[in-house]
Amino acid sequence: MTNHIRPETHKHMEKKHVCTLCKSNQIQVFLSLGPTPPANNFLEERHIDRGEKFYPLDVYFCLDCSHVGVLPRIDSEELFSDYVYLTSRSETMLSHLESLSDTIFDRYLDDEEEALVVDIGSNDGSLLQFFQEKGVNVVGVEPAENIAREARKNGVPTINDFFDEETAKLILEEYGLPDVVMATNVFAHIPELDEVTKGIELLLDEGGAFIFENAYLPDLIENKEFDTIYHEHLYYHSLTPLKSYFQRFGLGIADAERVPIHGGSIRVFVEKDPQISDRAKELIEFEEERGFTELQKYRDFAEEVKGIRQDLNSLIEELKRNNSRIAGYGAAAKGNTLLNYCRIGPEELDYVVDNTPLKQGKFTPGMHIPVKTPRHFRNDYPDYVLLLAWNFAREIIAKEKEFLEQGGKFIIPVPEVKVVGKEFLEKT
Ligand code: DWN
Repeated sequence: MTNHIRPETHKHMEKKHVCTLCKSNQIQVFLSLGPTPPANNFLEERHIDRGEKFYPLDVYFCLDCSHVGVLPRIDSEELFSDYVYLTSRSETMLSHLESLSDTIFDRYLDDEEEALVVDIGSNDGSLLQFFQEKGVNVVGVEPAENIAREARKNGVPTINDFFDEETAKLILEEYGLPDVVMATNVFAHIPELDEVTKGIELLLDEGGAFIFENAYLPDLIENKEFDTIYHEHLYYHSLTPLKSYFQRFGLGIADAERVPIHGGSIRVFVEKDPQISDRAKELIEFEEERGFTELQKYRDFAEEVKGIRQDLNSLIEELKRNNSRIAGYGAAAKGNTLLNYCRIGPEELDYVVDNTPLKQGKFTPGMHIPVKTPRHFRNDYPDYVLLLAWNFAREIIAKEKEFLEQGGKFIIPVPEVKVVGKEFLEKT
């Protein structure tokens, strides 16, 4: 594997480690995936030799509330102020958000005059645009200035700031009380979660609801999706710890459902003093019955992750011995956890393909693999493609079926390392 000279791992400032959710100090690290840079810190070529910060990436289980999180907590400014991820780069994601907007509209907004939806971490406004199409008033809150600008260009009113109690008060003054507050792939990302939750509580009246979606911890563990662990994702949510967490703010879980996006997510409906639904109760029972409230589950997971690394490295070493050319596909944040943890770099992958202009021409954090356009890939196919954005396998493989028809193969790394050819298209 590529042996980058790794600078001294950045000693993060935090000394005393506590559970990010319940603040207990009874936490046990069960897996270390670092040292690694922040997963979305793609580098301009001129910055490669400037050096970059590597941090530990330690995953812990809280013996008190069963929460799973990562350490260290890197400052949100460093992670999110100049961001490169755009929600709209995936048709799968866009159709998922449209379906989400339909569900929320039917459940909370259908008979509301002048309804208002607030989206925390609204990115390029993709979700809110679907609400606008239904005649709903919207406002987004997006900390990355470059992405907030993109959302405003799309006609979505967007506050360029982090969400907290002050932002909530600003929204109440300027837009009024929302009917619904949303957060997709955000409620797992916020170090100052209590400040955000206090702000959300300010925005909810008796009939209001906060709906958020994030990766669901049981899916991550059962599907061995270790690469979805990176510093942006401080929390790996399950309902058991969340139930007691929201009660601390006078809120409660009204309902929850598993949804397939991003390798398996959970959609949680939070209201003031709700009756919890049967399916939410069943999920909490499921979490206990399947061992997600016990440390051993996570120790077993850590061993499986080491096995995936070994299998992937052995496969790639064999392919390189046979002079095969390999590229990556999808310069996903998760891809950078995998590449850094498995030490896969430019000696193994010639480049990584990505359709995000903000990433093209840059280099992946830590392993410094160049990011190229889909056109570059299609002009000169490699022999194999390591599918770093495996969560969009169908969409991507269908898009690149010509590669398969010419004998190219995809390497899918999780839940186990496998090589697929054009038979994948025949099955899907
Ligand atoms: O929470 C987060 C998750 C949900 O999304 C954020 N931290 C950031 C992001 O994580 P990610 O970067 O791992 O997400 P994706 O959406 O799995 O990344 C896919 C990458 O692949 C994007 O950079 C876009 C790219 N892509 C492509 O090049 N061609 C995607 C598709 C579907 C394609 O056809």
